[in-house]
Parts: sequence; structure tokens; C-alpha cells
Amino acid sequence: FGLVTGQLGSDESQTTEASLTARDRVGIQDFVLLDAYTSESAFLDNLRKRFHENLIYTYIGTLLVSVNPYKELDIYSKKQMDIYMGVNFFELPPHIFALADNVFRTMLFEFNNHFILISGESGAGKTEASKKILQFYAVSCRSTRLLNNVRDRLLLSNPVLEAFGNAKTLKNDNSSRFGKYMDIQFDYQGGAVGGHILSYLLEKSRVVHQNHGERNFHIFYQLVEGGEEDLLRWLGLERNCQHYSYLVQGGCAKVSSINDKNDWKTVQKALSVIELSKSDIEYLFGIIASVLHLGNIKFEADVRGYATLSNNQEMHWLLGIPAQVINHVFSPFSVDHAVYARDALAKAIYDRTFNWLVNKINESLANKDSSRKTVIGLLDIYGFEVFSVNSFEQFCINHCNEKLQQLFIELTLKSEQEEYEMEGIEWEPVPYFNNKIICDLVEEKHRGIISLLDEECLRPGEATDLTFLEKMEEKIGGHPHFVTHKLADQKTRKTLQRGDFRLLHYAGEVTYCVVGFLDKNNDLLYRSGKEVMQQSKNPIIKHCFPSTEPDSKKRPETVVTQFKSSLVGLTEILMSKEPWYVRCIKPNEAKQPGRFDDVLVRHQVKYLGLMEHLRVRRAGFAYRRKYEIFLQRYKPLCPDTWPNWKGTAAEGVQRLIKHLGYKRDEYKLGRTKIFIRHPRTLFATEDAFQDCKHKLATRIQAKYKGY
Ligand code: AOV
Ligand code: MG
Repeated sequence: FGLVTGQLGSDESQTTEASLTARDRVGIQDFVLLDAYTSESAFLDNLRKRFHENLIYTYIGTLLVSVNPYKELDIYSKKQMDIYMGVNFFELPPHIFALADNVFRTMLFEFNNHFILISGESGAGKTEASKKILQFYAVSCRSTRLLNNVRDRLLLSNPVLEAFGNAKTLKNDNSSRFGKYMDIQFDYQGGAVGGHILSYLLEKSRVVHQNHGERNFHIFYQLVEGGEEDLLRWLGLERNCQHYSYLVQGGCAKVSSINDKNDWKTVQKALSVIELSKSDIEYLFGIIASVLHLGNIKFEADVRGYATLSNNQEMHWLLGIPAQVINHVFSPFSVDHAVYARDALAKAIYDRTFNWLVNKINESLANKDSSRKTVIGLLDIYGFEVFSVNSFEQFCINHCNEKLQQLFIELTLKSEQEEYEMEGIEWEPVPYFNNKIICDLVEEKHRGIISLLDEECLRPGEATDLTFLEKMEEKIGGHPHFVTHKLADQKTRKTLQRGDFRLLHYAGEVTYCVVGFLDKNNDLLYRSGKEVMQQSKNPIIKHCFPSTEPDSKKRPETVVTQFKSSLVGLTEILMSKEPWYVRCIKPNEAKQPGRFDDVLVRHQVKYLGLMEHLRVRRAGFAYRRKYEIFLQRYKPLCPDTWPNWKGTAAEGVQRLIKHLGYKRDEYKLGRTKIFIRHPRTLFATEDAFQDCKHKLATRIQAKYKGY
């Protein structure tokens, strides 16, 4: 039970000077608890206070709000884990471990499936949060030699996927450039017996192009900086990132916050734990190296104007494809065209290799035993992001966030409403902004942006990025969340270029530059490229470019349509499980510790829907407990129910609260539970209970030992 013991109880009930000062300093740990905390400013005050005391976690009921501290805090040690293990949620200061532990025990107790949705914008701390949760499970769950194997693989899948799927962006030095959903499977005793990872749309354009101040995926730099001499020689690589055109476009191959050399070692170790064989690893880095070589290919025009490529010995043999055959990929093209085909090939190779790697990890995590298991899913995707120029990638990423916000809205309001309905309790819904209108704008059949984009992609030769823009203007021009240069009023027009469209997302306005949308959505890989890859002697490449691939006569699905259906799949996976939420907040844009930018945080509190969530929590009933559990704890407070109550638990609770003098509007009696509006009611009862316990200490000590 334990709701009101410990710190919370004293927070609310004691009004001595000492406790007030403490609260003034550290704020309150659950927003639901204080009346004054329904205003946005008060909410912000509380977050700020706590942030400056290094208290980065705060609850809204069971939802965890986390503010990125941008510095190492000493709160994730094994000792801390032990403290949070098996303790009731509200008994200790809020922590990601408390949430993890609560999910775990609920799963074991109810034997059902759960997921933890971690959301927030780029750099807010989602990936760190998901790692902390995984680490907690690694330590807290049952351990045997066999299970420890699984545990290590689960843990070490992280550095591998981060090396291949994360990169430095302007928002985050370790930004996830793919979406990740990970199931951790537990047996009925709570041992982690397996796992499975689903990855979503890797931002592969990064392989061939990086904006200023950004990097390619970490693994390239790790290899060049950390790879052993022999290995580099074998791969024909120089130990100098500046030598590779795919690594230097952002102008920041070296970053002080990143130690590529050390990370290389970590990844090497991790690769062996997840059961990649020595030859797998060699082939894998053969591919990574050949992408770098590919990027350095230069073309010259021959007398007819066709591209011919400069010699590139290493790549030929790394991929196990004869030089003339590789030449074939790029002919007979113009030089520009050949560069384009080269980049398309590099992107395809990297993207498919990434998926191969995810599959490999899944093989090593797979649990073959068929006994029933329950899972905890961890969702860590790329966060909402706005750059000075936003393209197709941001469009997909931000739409994904939009969809998850929609899911959050539906689930939080829905589950709350359902509970009241099931228990026969009246309640009035709290108004909130429903971002469904934006989701529809993007994905509605026939007139949503995705449909319009796909339509244009069906008109090769005729359609261009600009005709796509015009089509949008024609079809959705009047939409309140959509504007372009042409449609804008005079003031807004100044902020838009001709090739831009702007969406008013739940998290804010984003101006997308339409250039490249068609191309990236079509994602053409020349047939010649595919055919040539099929001849590779590198088994990974061979596997990634199977000759049985659906042939090019049938139109492959566009990128955005594939992404859209993968999000539908994800939503289905999530909807079948019990939700838990971590909402991550970014305190400043400078990635600095100790800085709490009010405007920035207020904006996030707004769009994350935290105030609405709090209001729903408060307009309803802050606490609800099964009659049996409530009676069991508080029955000593009433002579009628103590020591034994013969009637039903519901009747017992009625007798009990009558005796305690609960006021009419302070509680509701549902079918199976008592609902209590204000925590203070419960606290008063808890205080009375503590008093009574104290007085009767000697007599009932034995009985209450376990509390
Ligand atoms: P994200 O996952 O939400 O962004 P990260 O989890 O990668 O953000 O966090 C960004 C950086 O903030 C980390 O690399 C750490 O330096 C720091 N950080 C975050 N959480 C903590 C914490 N609890 N303690 C200490 N430092 C932290 V993105 O993947 O970009 O959406 O696509
Ligand atoms: Mg991340």
C-alpha cells in the first residue's frame, strides 16, 4: 500500500517551520499533492526549485517528469538501485528506478504486458532514461548463469546500436537517428529470459551528407580513430577522418564530449557478447570501410560526357566485387548522375547493414522456450526536432512524435474515463488540445500530406518538389495548421521562403524546405546497383541485397508510406499493453548543467500536456484503492472494524470512513474501490493510523512489522 508513508505523508501533514523550509527548498515530489499546483507558473516553480537541488524527477501521480541535468548525478549507483528495489512507488523520492520497479512488480503481480513510453524533444534525455531502466532490470531481476547471458546481451545491444544508429546533431551529441522499441521478456519468476528490438526508419541520408556542426554515425569515427593498426591497414583506411569526404561535411569530426577511441573498445566488446562471430565482425567493418571508400570515389567525364570513376582498389575487394562490375553501377551516367547513384548506393548499403545488425541482435536475444512470458516494452524514439533548415527526415521524425502524443492523449484520458465508468463514478472530462487534427492533416487518405507526396512520386518526369508544394496548397491550403509563402498573410510571409511549407505541430511550428522530398520518398536505388551488390562475396552484403527481391516492375512502397504503416504497427503493439510514461524535459538549448530556461521549459510543459494531465488527475480522484486493501490497513481506526470485520470489505470501508468523519464530496464509492479526491483526506487518515499505531505499539508491533 504504502502510498502515504514516508516523506509524502510528512510533506502534506506537518506544518512546522522546519518542514516548510525544506519544502520551499526542494519543492514537492508529486504535483497531484498540492492545491496550489494547478497553475502553470506554480508547476514551473516547483520544477525549477527541484532542478536546482539536483532533484530532476517529479511525479504527476504515476507519470514521471524528468528534467535533463546535463551532468552526472550520483543517483544511479547499485546502492541506489537496491534502495528502490521492491519499495512502494511513493515511499521514496521520485526516481526512474521507482517507476521501473513499479512496472516490474505490477507485471509480476498481474502477469500482463506493459510498456514505458519515453518522450520529449531531442536532447531531453529519453535514451539515457531508457538505459537507466534497462540497467535497473539487469541488476534487479533474478539472476542465474543462463539468465546473466541474456542480461548481458540486452545491456550490450545498446552501445552497438548507438554506435551505428546515433550521431552528433546540433541538438544532441548523441542523438538517436532511428526509432527503437525494445521488448524485455520475463518468465513468471521475474527472470529476464529474452528480448526483441524493432527499429524504425534510420536517417540514412546522414551517411552521405551532414549539416554544419553535425557528424555522420558514430561508428565511422570510432573505426578510424580507434581501429587497430592491422585492421585499418587491411581495410585500406587512413587514421584521419579528414581524409573521408563522408566524414567532414559537418566540419566537426572531433568533438570534446565524445571519445571515439574508448567507444570503439566498448563496441568491440559488445559485438562479441551479442554473438557476432569474428568473421561477421570483419565483414561488418569491411562494409563500413567500403562506404567510406565509396564516398571518396571521384568521377570524371569522358569524351562522350559519361562518368568514369577513379580507381578504388580497396573497395573492390572489400565488397568482393570486381572493379569493372562496380564501374557498371555508374554508367552510362553523367557525372552528377553518377554521384547521385553513388550516394544512393552508400545509403542503401548502410541502411540494410543496420537492419542486418538489428536482426543479428534479435537472434542473440531470442528466447526459444515456449512457456508463457510477460514483457516490458521500452520505447525510445528520436525526439521532436527543429533546425534552421528542416527536410523530409524532420518531417518523418516530427510526425512520429505527433502520433505518440496522440497515443498519450488517448490512453491517459481514455483509461481514466474507463476506470470511472467501470466503477460507476460520474465525472466531467477536462478540456485539452487534441492533436488528432495534425495527425489527420499528415496522414488522411487522399488529401493528407503523405498521400499527396506519394501521388507526386507516381508521376516521374512530370512531378517536382514544387508541384508537390502546389498540390498541397491546392488541397489543404485552408487548413489551420498548414501555411506556405503563397498562402501566408503579409507578416508571416516574411518568415517563409517560396519553397517552404510550415506545419503547426503540437510541439510548435516547423518550417520544412520542400527540396528533396520527392527524391527521398522515392528512394530510388538503381537496379544496376542492386544487381551488382548481389554479386558480392561479402555474405552480409549478399544477404542484404537478395536476388529474390520483389522485382522493380512492381512499385515498391514509398519511404513515408512504409514509415506510416510501421507506426500503425507500433501503435497496435503499444495498445495491447499497460502504459507508463516518462516525460523528458530539456532545461536549456546550450546543453549546460544548472541552467533552467523558463521560456523553454514552459513551452514543453505546455505541449507535453502536463497541465492537462495534472488536471485530469486532480479533477478526478487522486487516489483509489480496492476496498480490501483500504480496510486492511485502516481497520484499527474504528472499533466496529477492529480487530475483525465480518461483513463485506465495501461495507467495512463505509463504516470506517463514517467513523472517521469523511465529508461527502471528498470521496466516492465505486464498485470495487474507494476513490478519494484529495490526498489530504488520506493523509489525515494515515496520520491517525500512525498515531494509533504508536499508542498501541507494543500490542500490535508484531502484527504490523511488515509495513
Ligand atoms: P534524447 O534521447 O532525448 O535525444 P539523450 O538521452 O541522448 O537525449 O540525452 C542527451 C544528453 O543529455 C546525454 O548524452 C547526456 O549527456 C545528457 N543527459 C540526459 N539525461 C541525463 C541524466 N539523467 N543524467 C545525466 N545526463 C543526462 V534524441 O535521441 O536527440 O531525441 O534524437
Ligand atoms: Mg535518443
